[in-house]
Amino acid sequence: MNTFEPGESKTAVVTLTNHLPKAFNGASVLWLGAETVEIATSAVINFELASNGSVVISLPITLPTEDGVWGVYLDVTIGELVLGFVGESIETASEVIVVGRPSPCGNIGDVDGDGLVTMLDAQMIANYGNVPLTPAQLARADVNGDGVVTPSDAMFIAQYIEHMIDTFPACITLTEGDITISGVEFV
Ligand SMILES: [Ca+2]
Ligand SMILES: [Ca+2]
Repeated sequence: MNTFEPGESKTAVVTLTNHLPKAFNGASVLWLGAETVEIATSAVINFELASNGSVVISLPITLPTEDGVWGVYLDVTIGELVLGFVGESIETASEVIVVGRPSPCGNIGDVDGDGLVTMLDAQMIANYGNVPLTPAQLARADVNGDGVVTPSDAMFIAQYIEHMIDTFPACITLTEGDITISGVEFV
């Protein structure tokens, strides 16, 4: 099932094929509904259907502004003939944007301890002057590992959320090989 944003403007594209050696004019309308109750409808689009030919009809429609699953109904009128077609249902769902990432190491950066590094954590650091942090929160807030909690830590968190960086300096541990000695020289 196709999922779209509520209230999004979409175009439904329908192909009609005429199997007779005679041309016809008609009109089509597309509507979306729940249990055949009309929720949204397209403009009425007129078309010309050539003999033994096809026509592609574009039906602009604004999707329902609420979340839900909608039946897709197409009505085609050609003279006295009214054709109804039921398409595959579509869904409108508000996108849930989780602006957060798990900590790159332990719970560093997750100041409020909700399991994710988010802008809320950066805000707690930014408000640190006004709203005190517990010793445990302070330990998680010092993401640049310089021993103090400053706006610089909030900046690192923002960069981490934006995927500009993939770890915090506080998560970097020194192991053998990270620093090498080239030799001793007397000058
Ligand atoms: Ca958090
Ligand atoms: Ca710091």
